[in-house]
Amino acid sequence: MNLFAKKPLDRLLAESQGVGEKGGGLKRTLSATSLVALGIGAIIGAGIFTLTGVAASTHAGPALVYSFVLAAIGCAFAGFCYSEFSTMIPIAGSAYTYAYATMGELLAWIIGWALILEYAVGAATVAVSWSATVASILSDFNVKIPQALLASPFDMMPGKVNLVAVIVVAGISTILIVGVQESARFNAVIVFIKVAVVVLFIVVGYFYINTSNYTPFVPPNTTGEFGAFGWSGVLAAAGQIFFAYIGFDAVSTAAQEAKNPKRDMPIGIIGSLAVCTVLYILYSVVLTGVVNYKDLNVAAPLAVAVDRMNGLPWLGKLMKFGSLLGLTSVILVMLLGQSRVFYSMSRDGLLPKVFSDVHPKFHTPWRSNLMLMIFVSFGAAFTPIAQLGNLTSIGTLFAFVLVCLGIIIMRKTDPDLPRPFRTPWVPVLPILGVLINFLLMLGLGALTWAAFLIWMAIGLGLYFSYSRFHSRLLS
Ligand code: ALA
Repeated sequence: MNLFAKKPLDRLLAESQGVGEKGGGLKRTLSATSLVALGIGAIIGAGIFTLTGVAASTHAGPALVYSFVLAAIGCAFAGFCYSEFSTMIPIAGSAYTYAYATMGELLAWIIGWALILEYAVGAATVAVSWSATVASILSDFNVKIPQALLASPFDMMPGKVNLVAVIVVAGISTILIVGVQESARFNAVIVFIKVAVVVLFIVVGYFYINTSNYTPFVPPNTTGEFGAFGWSGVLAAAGQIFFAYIGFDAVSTAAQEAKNPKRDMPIGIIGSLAVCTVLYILYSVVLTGVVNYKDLNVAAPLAVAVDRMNGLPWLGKLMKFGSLLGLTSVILVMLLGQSRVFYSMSRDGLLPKVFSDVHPKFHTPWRSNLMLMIFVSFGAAFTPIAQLGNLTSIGTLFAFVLVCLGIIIMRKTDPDLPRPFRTPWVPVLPILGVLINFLLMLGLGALTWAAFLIWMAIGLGLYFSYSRFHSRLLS
């Protein structure tokens, strides 16, 4: 049995056209606009609403804007590579599928396993942030949720079980089971509201900028250690706010549901990333201009900034509500992406068939959604947000590295395959993508690496005890 057996491209492409599907597979319902909305829905969330302030106040100061540019470059390089793959192999499964075609089954399994960190653990991370935001909104109305139901036992302010996070995961899973068309509509409305809120903040905040907050723009290093302001601080902050960009690649998991994947996937992936990059850059300039970076080490930096805009208390409440909706759509897209990756892995025999059972009426992989709901709820209920967030980032960066490598390999192994979208400057651009994203991985620290390696070891155990013996490539 060959661990590096690749999935034949003709078989992949036949699957993308629905050949061999019984009773109808996933429906092709998503337009280019829905795909951009899907991307933005996954991107703008806990990263921008919570991590921005912490990164500015502990690492970068006003130079946070450089961190956003830097992280965007790493993401853009990966985004080009994702686009090339998603037009060449427009089926569900994203990076997992691409690895199966280029680097063989074992690496495909490894990347699929890493994607669980991105999507499932990512959903749990944002669910925890959702829970904190709900608590904050309710406390504005003097309604207090007991701490026992708001945090895990391992948090700095410990609770018993984060029940609020479990409730949102269960609710969104139900929506996903009912159908992706309905989910896409729901997502589009939320995306409109949250983008409107961010734009409103930028436009109104512009008039409250105090330019003295920009001096010094790159605060000098304070302790001589890496990351404590100065240029190394800009780098450290880039690693931290990388989380804010995660999600544009989720668009590629919906390729099998796109009406016209060849044209629309690059629009969805690069379009959503570009919109968010512009918003993030403007947002960070306004945020650090309205509030001095030293005052931003808080859970809700947005609220602090709005408080400085005298006479606009309604805006603060609106912001919190908008950010809550924003977090909701992130969870939705993450859960959607994960169930689609499971779908592909199961169709290939690497996971049990139950992960690809499509509901006869709703046409969604409902059993997969249910199991995912249990797994994600468990993570959100009992794990602190910092650990969840770092694990999400390392899994995502690892997938980015492999996708960039895959483009270089594929140009050599299948140079003549039709590529409706071509990554520019190959191999320079993908190599830079590998380097930048690997550097960001290194910045995530020893604890995260340890957890990542343990997770990978469990995955390999599963592969060698189950998946390789059930692989469809054997048939
Ligand atoms: N980018 C997503 C967020 O910030 C994961 O919540």
